[in-house]
Amino acid sequence: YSKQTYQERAEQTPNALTKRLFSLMAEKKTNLCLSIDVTTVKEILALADKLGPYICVLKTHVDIIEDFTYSFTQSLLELAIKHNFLIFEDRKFADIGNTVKSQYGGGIYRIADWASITNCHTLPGPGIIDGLRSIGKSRGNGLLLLAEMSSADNLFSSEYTHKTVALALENRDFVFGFISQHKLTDKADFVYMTPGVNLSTNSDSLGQTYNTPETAVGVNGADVIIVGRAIYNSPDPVSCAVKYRNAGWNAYSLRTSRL
Ligand code: UP6
Repeated sequence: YSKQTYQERAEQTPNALTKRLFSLMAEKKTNLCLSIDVTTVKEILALADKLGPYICVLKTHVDIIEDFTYSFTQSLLELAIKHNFLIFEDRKFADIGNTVKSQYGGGIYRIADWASITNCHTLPGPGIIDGLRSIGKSRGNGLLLLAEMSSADNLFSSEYTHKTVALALENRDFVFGFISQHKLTDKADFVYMTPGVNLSTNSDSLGQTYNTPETAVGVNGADVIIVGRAIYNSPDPVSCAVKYRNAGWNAYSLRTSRL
C-alpha cells in the first residue's frame, strides 16, 4: 500500500471512515494532523480556524483544557465541517471493556459524540476494543491501536507490536489503523498515523523523540504525520503549518511516484 495514492486507497477501502479520511487528504493535498495541545478553548478554536485549511485531522487531548464545557466540542465540530477535517481525541484508553465504555461514551466529555477517531492501548486484551466498539461503531467512529510509541526507552516490544497488529486484523470492522512509527503490515489497508515529527529538533527534555516528515512518510511509511509543538509554539503557526504540510506532501508524492 505504500506506493498507492490516497485517492486509490479511498476508492478501494470498504471502511467508510478510511474512505472519508483518504478522500479529504487527496482533495486538500495534506497528510498533516495538528496535535493541538494548548489548554484554553479560545486558543484551540482560534488555531483550528486558522490552520483548518491545511490539515486532515485535528488531534485533541480534551482533558488538558482548563475551561472545558461541552459546547466547546460543538464549536469544534462546526470548524471541522467548515474546513473539512476529522477530529481525533487522543485518549489512549487502557482499561477493561466495561470501564472504557463509560469513559468513551459518558462523563463530562462524551468523547464518542464529537470525535470520530480515538485510540487505545492493547495491553488489557481484546475486551478494550469490544467495549469501545459497543459505543463507537454505531456512530460511525473508528479506532486506532497504539502499536509503537515515539518516546525514548518505551516498553513496546516487537512481540507486543505484532500482537497488536493481529488484534487490528481481527477487528477490522472498527479498527482502521495504528499510532505507530512504521507501516506494520501489507495484509490490510490500515491508516498509519505517526507522532514525534519535527523539522528542527530530535527530542524534548521529557523523552519525546522526533523524526522528520521525510523519514516518517518516505522511509517509515506513515500516512499521516502528527505535529504539535513545532507548529503551535511557532511565532507564525500558519506558515509553519504550511511548511509541514508541504514537507509531508512532498514525502508522500515521492513515495508514491511511479516514474
Ligand atoms: N503522542 C506522541 N507519541 C506517541 C503517541 N502520542 O508524542 O507515541 C502524542 C502526544 C502529543 C503529540 O501526546 O499530543 O502526540 C506529540 O506532540 P509534539 O509534536 O508536541 O511532541
